[in-house]
Amino acid sequence: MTERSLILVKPDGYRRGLTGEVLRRIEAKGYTLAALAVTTPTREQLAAHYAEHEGKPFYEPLVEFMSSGPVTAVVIEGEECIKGFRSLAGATDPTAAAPGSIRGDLGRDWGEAVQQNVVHGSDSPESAAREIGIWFPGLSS
Ligand code: DAT
Ligand code: MG
Repeated sequence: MTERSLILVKPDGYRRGLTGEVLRRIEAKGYTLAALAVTTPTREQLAAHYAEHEGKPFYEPLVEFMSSGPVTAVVIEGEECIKGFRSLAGATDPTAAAPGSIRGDLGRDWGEAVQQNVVHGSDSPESAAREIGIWFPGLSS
């Protein structure tokens, strides 16, 4: 089924100049770009985006890190792209992420209480619809 997913190239990816590499992998996989924006997230946006993690020990450092600089928000489109991008991204912990995946190949830091793992990708159709509404109000999911 053709679907849409919300991707973020996180501040570490932006700072390290990896935005193009992430977009290259998305397009090489056959997904298309439906929307793209470079923006420095507000705490309000991040509170909505990461609502499921509120109260967890890594939540505050995560919001701090995510608001530390520009991210590239992207809506991708393609056959089963929600699951497909999660597979391209690899495991949450860059050390555990398989070689060949974005986090396995490019992910770097696990430490200082926050994990810098280059990308975010929606984990379900419900999350994708919700997250697309946060980053691209007005765009249909
Ligand atoms: P994912 O980004 O793979 O969907 P998640 O939704 O569980 O992972 O967590 C969101 C982000 O929070 C994740 O990309 C990095 C950070 N994070 C998750 N678990 C963590 C942990 N145990 N320690 C530090 N940061 C963590
Ligand atoms: Mg998640």
